[in-house]
Amino acid sequence: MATDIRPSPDLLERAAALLAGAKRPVILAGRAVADANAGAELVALAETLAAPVYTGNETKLIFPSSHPLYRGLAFQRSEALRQLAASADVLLTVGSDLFKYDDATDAPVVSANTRVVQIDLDVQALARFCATDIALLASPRPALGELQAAVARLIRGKERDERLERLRGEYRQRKAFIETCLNHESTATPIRWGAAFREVAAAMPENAVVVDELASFYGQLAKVIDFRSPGSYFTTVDSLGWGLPATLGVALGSPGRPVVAMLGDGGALFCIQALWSATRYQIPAVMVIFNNSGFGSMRGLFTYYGQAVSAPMDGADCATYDIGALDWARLAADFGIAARRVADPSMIRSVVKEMIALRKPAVVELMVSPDGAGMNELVAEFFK
Ligand SMILES: Cc1ncc(C[n+]2csc(CCOP(=O)(O)OP(=O)(O)O)c2C)c(N)n1
Repeated sequence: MATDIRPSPDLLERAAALLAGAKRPVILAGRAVADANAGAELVALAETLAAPVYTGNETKLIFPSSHPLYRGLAFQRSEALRQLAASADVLLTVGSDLFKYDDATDAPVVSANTRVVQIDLDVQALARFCATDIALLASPRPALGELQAAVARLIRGKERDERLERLRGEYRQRKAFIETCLNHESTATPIRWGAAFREVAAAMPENAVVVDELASFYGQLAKVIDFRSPGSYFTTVDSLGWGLPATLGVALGSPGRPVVAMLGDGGALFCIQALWSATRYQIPAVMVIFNNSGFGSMRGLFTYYGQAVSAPMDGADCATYDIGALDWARLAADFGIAARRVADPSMIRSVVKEMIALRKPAVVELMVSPDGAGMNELVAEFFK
């Protein structure tokens, strides 16, 4: 099967002219980029355009989170996507189904003020999810590569360089803001989520692979950790229960690299039998379970949809929020897995390091705060 289908030269030239003339170009890139191994072409185009890059809600790493132009995963609310689209005068989308949101809306998510260029190999997907000015039927790799070359010819260097400078400045500010979020009450107990992120990240060697199924803070880890290459980060919360078995699959597929999973306690319960497989086949992976004693993000959703819940979360809100009685370290030990419960933030780093060094299946249970103090601000940053 041909996987290098090139775009129509005429349409490509028009797309390049539109993008090169943009004052506020923005890129929204989906799984098609990772599947086509077109990450390098996407980086080159983003740099040539000086465009911030958001990525779709996908399992694979689409754009290096270490890159100053990386802005994070597109937030799955219609208003967030509306703001994202409105921040662009020309929006480039690569791959389809990028405008996924879990609320209902009648108003268009992309307004007529934003011009849209789409790249997709799927003819059914082109111009299907939003009004599109130029639709390029092509494989992402040649399309992005050729677009980059054409934009490089057409773009005015001075304006691009000024924009790049401004975006780099914003990146430095964001980094400082992220640090503030991570350091919020970082020695307090129960452990704050920011402290947990920072300490687990600090325990990992450079070549570690991360699996992330943290529903409350979906996508936030990629803002905190610099993932540089495909295969270093996998995430989704679309279908809970993915996290534990995915961790084992990633570990089997990444021989010689330490695999560290960061998983919600609720999601981990959805496929708890993966602990049996981990021990049966001695699959080396450190599974860090964030024990906030419940299905925390459901509480947030209920609030979002207008139902009152008490703060902090307690069992009285709704029985299904509360799984606080579970002792994950004991549960893992019953499966025959090395396990530790950590309630003191100053212990996280050394315990995770110790578990990585075992090169065996291991569970670290972190007793984290039921609310997201510190990290909620990092999520809200998307809406600024
Ligand atoms: C199969 C499946 N069922 C239900 C949901 C809805 N859901 C989204 S987040 C969530 C709670 C997850 O709890 P936990 O993993 O403990 O993470 P927390 O929300 O506490 O951060 C649920 C049930 C889902 N995403 N997938």
